[in-house]
Amino acid sequence: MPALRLVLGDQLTPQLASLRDYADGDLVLMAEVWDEATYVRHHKKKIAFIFAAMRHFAKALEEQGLDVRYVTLDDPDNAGSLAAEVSRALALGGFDRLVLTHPGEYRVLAEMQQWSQRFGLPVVIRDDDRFLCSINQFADWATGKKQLRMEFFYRIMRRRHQVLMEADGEKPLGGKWNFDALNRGRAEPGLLVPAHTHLDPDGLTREVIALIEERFASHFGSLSSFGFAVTRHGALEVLDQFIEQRLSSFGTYQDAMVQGEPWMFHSHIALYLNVGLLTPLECVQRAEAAYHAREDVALNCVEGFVRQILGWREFVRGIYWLRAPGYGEENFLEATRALPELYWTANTQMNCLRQCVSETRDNAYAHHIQRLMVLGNFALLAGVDPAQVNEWFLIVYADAFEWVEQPNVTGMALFADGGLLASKPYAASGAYINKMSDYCQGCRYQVATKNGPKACPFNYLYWDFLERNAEKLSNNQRLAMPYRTLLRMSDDKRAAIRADSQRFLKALDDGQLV
Ligand code: DLZ
Ligand code: SF4
Repeated sequence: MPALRLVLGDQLTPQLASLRDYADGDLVLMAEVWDEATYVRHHKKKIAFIFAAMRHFAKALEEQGLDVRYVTLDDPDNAGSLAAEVSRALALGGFDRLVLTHPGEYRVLAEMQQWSQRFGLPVVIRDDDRFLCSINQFADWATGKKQLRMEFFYRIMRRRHQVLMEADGEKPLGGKWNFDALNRGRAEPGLLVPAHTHLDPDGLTREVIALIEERFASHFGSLSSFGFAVTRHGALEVLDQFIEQRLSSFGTYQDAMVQGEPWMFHSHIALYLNVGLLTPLECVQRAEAAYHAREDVALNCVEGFVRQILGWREFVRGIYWLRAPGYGEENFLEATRALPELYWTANTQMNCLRQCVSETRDNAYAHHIQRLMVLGNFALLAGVDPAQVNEWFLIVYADAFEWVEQPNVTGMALFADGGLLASKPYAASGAYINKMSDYCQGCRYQVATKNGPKACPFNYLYWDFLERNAEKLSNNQRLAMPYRTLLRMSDDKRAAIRADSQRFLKALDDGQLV
């Protein structure tokens, strides 16, 4: 008897577990549904990207001879949710089982687990083996460990997949696992950043863009100059251009931020990996091959890129499933501030935040240091409620799905899991932003000034954050130095920090221009 095979918007991989044993008579179901597009109010470009990629993927499956039922959002019979669309498809009759691939979010999994009972037929949920480390393998590794450190996980993955290894298969190429010390280059004026790959939308994608403009007009974000790839072919073009033009500078400038340069030397492939247009091992292997073939590609650049994919990406996915559900609500520092309006409007005099929010609004993209050290750092220092920060990050980035977004926000940016993922909070004052960017030159605030109305708010908020959270953080070995400095400050200095922070945070809460 035939199977019904549901493919979700982030499962656009021909080798997907639930498609693998497709046989004549089976039906593949794909549906653009209101519920998935609005359970958080995703950025317009994110929805356009996912729907356009879904439509192209369905077409590619049909061209391979698979029978696909594709329900568009504007289909008058569209039932609005994944479950309701499964129900409609099952009503066609003749199916003896529903075959699924493990989804990327707990809320979807919890629903799928009800479907056998709800629809009265066997439901098979297969592991998503597009990831290189399974949920169970990760859980085995994590068992009994108090802190989970990416670095050790990454070494296991390098050995397991024999990536950037010496001939003995045991030692890392170049004698070190990590070359991050070389990856902190500041972008000097005049640095030439290659133009990022912009792919003009075809007719199918233009139809989707028009639909999104009409149906999701009130969602955050701009749809103009949509240039994402929406097919595997296009995604490979982006990957190849990255390897050819940017990889040789990727590591060096990994943490650099330049005004007016949202794309820098980053790869811009996370969105394609996360919906399945690219697979992790092929990205890693292409970069490794470039290292062996080309003089200009240094080990620190390739290793930095490999670590993101083989290390971080797999690691955060493991953490998400270890802690789900509820990881996004963890709140170790008991932060309760509402998300400031400026995260939506970019209406702020703090130039770094203004740049990063506007670029996010325009592109549904910001690179990781903008996310972590500007947008995340500010939310951490201002004490914004982690659940609201999580929701914002999930909404605004085209690559964001809970499994990757929550660990990066809860664990990495906000230290809201109390140190499961990161050994210390990524809190930084204006000096860090000034070191890694040219934002401060165009700012109303003075980065070198520590207190008073002209001072960079990151400066006093940093010390105020440490003081406010001393009970929970002062025992952290990695914060010993800043806490010693705080203790040595005069009472007057500490009072000034407190007063500046209170004045600033009150203005922020009152919706005044800060
Ligand atoms: C993110 C998303 C959006 C916006 N829309 C759809 C959709 O209409 N249909 C669909 O199958 N999937 C969509 N997705 C992706 C799902 O929400 C995704 O599978 C979950 O977030 C789990 O990772
Ligand atoms: Fe940001 Fe402070 Fe620099 Fe202004 S001075 S850009 S607020 S870090």
